[in-house]
Amino acid sequence: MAKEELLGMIARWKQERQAVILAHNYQLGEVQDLADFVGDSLELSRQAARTEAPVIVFCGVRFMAETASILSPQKVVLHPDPSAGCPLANMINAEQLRALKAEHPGRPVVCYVNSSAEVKAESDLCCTSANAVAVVNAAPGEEVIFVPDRNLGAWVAGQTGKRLIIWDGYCPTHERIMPEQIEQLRDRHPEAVVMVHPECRPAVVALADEVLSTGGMLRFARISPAQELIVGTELGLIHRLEQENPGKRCYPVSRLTTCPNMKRITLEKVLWSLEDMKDQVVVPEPVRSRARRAIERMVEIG
Ligand code: CIZ
Repeated sequence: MAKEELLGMIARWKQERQAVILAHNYQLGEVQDLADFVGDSLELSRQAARTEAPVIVFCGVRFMAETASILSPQKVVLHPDPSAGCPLANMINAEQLRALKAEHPGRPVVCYVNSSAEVKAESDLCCTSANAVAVVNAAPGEEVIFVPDRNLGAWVAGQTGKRLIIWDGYCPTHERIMPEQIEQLRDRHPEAVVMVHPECRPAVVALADEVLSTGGMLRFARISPAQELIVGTELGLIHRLEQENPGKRCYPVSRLTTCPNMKRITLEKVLWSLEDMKDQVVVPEPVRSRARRAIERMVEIG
């Protein structure tokens, strides 16, 4: 089917279903362009809670659609490809977290948003890469269990001075970014500001001028006088960075830094999802309420 025809059909079904389409910053450019709102997982969940539309098509990976459903259980949340999971989120399950808690009784648990609803339900606080430092600072005591991302955990430990008990998980996409790639790009573009995501290896983070979430990178690019930016995160962010900053040059660390799960959502799948009202994401009780508590505590912290 020609792209124009596909877009026309999506528009018709979207109206029929009274749906809103949300897309993560790492989605394919054409999916981002189709969406009513593009953002990071927290911004999208807030949009999901705010919208009056009864149906939300969530273009992102599974934990993101789950988070939207946890916050808006009365709405139908559709995930266009249920196999679009997050390998980092799958690196710890609730049983493993319970065992870790038993080894360190009384320590508060902070879980990165890249985690399953069951892991969130076992946690005291949730965080995103945008607010992880503030959340860990707000957690009681000097020792905090942090799951599942070891790289984000190491960065937060450095920023907060707290002792973090860190799970050994990582994002396979960000892990591919190597310090040598940053050095080579810096040699080629000496005027460029290097911004990297805190899911990158500590050796990469150590070379960066700015360590930022995707939302932070977008804000920085808008306000910084820098005309050239070296971008160490998933490739999908380049689409929005270039759209919002037409005069600036954005260099991805590598064209290979793509998350295959994020790219599973295509225009066709968005259409089928609206036609068939599939795949509906529902988080059962009591997991939903317990996970919601950890998310709401994060939102209160800001
Ligand atoms: O919170 C998100 O959306 C993720 C996973 C990354 C980011 O920095 O936005």
